[in-house]
Amino acid sequence: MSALDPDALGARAESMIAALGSVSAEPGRLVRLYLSPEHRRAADLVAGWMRAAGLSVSEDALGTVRGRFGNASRRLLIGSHIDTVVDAGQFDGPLGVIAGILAAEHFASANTALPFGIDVLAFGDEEGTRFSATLASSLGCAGAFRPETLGLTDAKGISLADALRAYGKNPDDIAAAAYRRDEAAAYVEVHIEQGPVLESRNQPLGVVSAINGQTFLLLEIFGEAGHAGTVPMLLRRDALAGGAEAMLLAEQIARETRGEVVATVGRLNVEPGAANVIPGHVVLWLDMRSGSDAARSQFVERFKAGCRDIADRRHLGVTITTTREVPTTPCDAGLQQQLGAAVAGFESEPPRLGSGAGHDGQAMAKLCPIGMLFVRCRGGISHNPMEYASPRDMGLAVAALIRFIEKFQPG
Ligand code: HGY
Ligand code: MN
Ligand code: MN
Repeated sequence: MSALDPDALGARAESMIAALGSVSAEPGRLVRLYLSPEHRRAADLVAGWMRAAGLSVSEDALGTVRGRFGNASRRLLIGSHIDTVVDAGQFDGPLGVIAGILAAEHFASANTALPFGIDVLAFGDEEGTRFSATLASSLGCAGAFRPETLGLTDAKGISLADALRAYGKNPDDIAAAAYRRDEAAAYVEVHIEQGPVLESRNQPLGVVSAINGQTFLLLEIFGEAGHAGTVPMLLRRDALAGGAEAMLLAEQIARETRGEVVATVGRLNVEPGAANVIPGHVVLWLDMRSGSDAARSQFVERFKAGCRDIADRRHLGVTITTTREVPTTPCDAGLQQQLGAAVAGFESEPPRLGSGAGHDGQAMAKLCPIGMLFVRCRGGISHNPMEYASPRDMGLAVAALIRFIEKFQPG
């Protein structure tokens, strides 16, 4: 095994993170949406890095940039996403692509004969920020892309199908782009933890045991718009007051689970939206996660029943639609053990921890066994421009990924 220098690897990762982080739709904050001009620039930047690393580069029908090393039919897939949320941090997603490129480069530059090939994958749509579906591109690689997703439209009414065509892709090619099961030996993703556990344990790296399950609910509340100055309080059918009660109910039920379930309302629409009009219609988006599918479904039942009570008491109409349901996705035990052993070569045996955040691994698990390596991030902050991982920790992750690849045996 050749010697590795985590500090040098980390310094390279740091400069690549900064370069990719400067590709944004807005000057003052990081916004990089799927199939946007910024996605195109980021994809071209990543493709250039892949070529410079000695990988052959292609791009599939959903815009995933694929850097290929070796011609073996069995492939080790390594990747993450290059799209972002709004006002994003620079590490969420790009770190996994950059780690894959630096690790693959280690083998390509030495032209190492591996018993498998390596594909580094830069997915264009994990966050679902532009279209209300997430994981679209990794689902495409996994052969689980949902065709109805093509009809989803963005804030300007552009459908995913039209956005793909404008990006130079043909939706008819999506199915053929999927990996075959016999090709995909495993999928491994390096990602910032996006939480405080590793920092609290003073550990640079962790191995993910499972990706928590998710339920996304769309809550619509129907009341009656009215004059803010004339309608007596007891005669009001205030949709926003009802929505506020529902939000506090979600918080209360989640708190009672003592951490087993987390629930967030991150988006709220109020109509008509004038300060002197009692809101007649409210839409709120509820994001709920848990490592226990049973706890998550119990939460949903309690929340729905509570919302019906609120609506009855306040003479409101309410509809609750489940817009997404993803079960908890376990990481392969063998890959966990191999990633742990690779990290132990540089540090102590890393902790195992669940992921509260969703990842492309949820899609790739439909294709093959998955493993994830978490990197400590400062204050556990993510989905925020203050997101940060140190060059040393990033370098350790790349070095551990290289050691993992050296020992990996495709099943
Ligand atoms: O929402 C998530 O967990 C991921 O960042 N898309
Ligand atoms: Mn994210
Ligand atoms: Mn992510």
